[in-house]
Amino acid sequence: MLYPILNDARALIDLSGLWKFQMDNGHGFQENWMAEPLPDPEWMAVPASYNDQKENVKYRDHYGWVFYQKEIEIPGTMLSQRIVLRFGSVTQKAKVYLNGKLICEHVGGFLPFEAEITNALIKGKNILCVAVDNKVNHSTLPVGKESGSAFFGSDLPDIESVRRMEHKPANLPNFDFFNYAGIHRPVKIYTTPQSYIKDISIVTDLEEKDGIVQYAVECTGNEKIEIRILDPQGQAVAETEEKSGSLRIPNAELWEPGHPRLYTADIRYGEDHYTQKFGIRTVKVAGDKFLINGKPFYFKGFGKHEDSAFHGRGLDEVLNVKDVSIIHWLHANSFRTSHYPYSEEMMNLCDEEGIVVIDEVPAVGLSVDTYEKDPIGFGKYNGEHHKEVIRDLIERDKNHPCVVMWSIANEPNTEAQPKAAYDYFKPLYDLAHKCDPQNRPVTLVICQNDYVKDITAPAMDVVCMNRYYGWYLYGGDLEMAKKAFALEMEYWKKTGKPVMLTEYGADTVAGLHSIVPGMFSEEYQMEYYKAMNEVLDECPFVVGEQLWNFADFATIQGLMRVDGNKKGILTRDRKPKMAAHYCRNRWKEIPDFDYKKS
Ligand code: E8X
Repeated sequence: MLYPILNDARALIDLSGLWKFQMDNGHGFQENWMAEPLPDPEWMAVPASYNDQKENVKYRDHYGWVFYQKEIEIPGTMLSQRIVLRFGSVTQKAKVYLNGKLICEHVGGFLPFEAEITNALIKGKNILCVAVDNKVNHSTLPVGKESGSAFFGSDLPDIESVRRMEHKPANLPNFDFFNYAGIHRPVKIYTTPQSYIKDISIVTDLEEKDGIVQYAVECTGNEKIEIRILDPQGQAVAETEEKSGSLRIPNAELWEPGHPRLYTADIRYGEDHYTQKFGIRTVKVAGDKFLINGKPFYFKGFGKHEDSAFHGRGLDEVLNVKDVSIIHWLHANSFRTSHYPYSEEMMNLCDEEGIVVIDEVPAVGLSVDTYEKDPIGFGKYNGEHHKEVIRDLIERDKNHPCVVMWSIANEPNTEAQPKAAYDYFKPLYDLAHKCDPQNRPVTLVICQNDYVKDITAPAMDVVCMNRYYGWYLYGGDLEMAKKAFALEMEYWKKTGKPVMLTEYGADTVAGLHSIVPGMFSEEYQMEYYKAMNEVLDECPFVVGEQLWNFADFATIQGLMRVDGNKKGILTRDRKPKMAAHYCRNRWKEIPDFDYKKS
């Protein structure tokens, strides 16, 4: 799906700002709130989560539908074109109405969707209404509880359901990040000519010093096409009048981490015009190495979250720029979009700034649920929706040079019933490969588990694992932690696959210090990373270290969480803990390429 742009052929209107907002009273749909002005509205900013914008638990913990409304009027000059309404993301589910008429529905909180509204618009004022539902359950991704307890929360079940007061329907995510909701990314209206460019796919390769650019442009109608490839300085270096084909760029400037050179495909098609940036680079797994442009790459970085004060999970471009700037300051080169696709704006920025991204679908919470009677019944999850998010993510992000690998899940239970897990994930792995024109590596991130039983992780292109020796296991005992971790690495070495750590960390309260490092102190977090990194440095097959987490973040309340998850090496407001300085010094000495000699 193309990112909406403004140019001489396409208009673009951003509907960010204040919207009217009202939480469902249980009768919103029957009372036709979609068609009439909301009965008792208040103001809410878009894009952002609604949860933290106001001082009341009813906003923070709201569970169910809310309604957003905005009056819109389209300039007459735009009416001769196709008019499209596009949402960057609405979490978790959306029904969109124009003047009371349902124009589209979308399930899943982290990917864009759009609908043509040319014929649904009326002259003058139109009522745009977006109904948003934040409920999570076994059919959604991320996964929520149908009922009962929260693994990360304090909502322990039963004792006869606490003597029959029963649990009120609560927001029970089976994942460790706050279930922020609302219109999280920009709502835009854009136009195209009647015959238009629908999609573009670009795959690049290298031959000696030349870049090979294979491209395919999907269009409606039958117009003449003209494509020019512009180099990073804006000079045309190739031209064609074919909708698909292959072009050679002599002496190509490559896209590389830390050195991101971007080319542009400038496409004119009849009256339409679209410009698509891309990078010339290759990505490949060979033996136990992860190659970018044919050279062994080493991932230095973290799992992150889209999370900040007031905005919740809403797009915040200031925060994106700040975070990328801190990533450079840390001498890091990569992150994983744990645990859902991040904004298109962040992906664009990573292309521009040369940050390497592991792009993850929102498949988190599949069966780490220890209280469930049937912890591994993969049948109870919505495999069709899982396929849909893989398809849609790759469709959205396929042209980004920053994306070097797809992650199809975080911490599913792959070991309780190994065969069932394999049967569920292997087709998803194949699907990801099939959907990606660039055929990038595909992985799934495994949890601290009984690893010898796992047959799914070794079937991936890279073994990605989250490990907490020294925290959830052997917490406080770094010597034992190191030994257990080293022992496990012996096992993975034998698979012959590249291995990387996609999470490891320790909750750390900023400002808490201890001379003899104790859990939760800044010293402990630093010593913990030193200990784990010592093991990693001994393993030539380890292709990366992504710690958990870039910054402290909000999550469900519970006994294990003091005002959120504190595993950040930065606080939530981006102040460094001691470990951030340690990582910065370490990563300064680790080159992007050829770190591991073997
Ligand atoms: C944690 C992380 C969590 O925030 C992340 O979303 C997924 C978790 C560790 C699971 N991985 O708790 O901070 C560890 C299970 C250990 C037995």
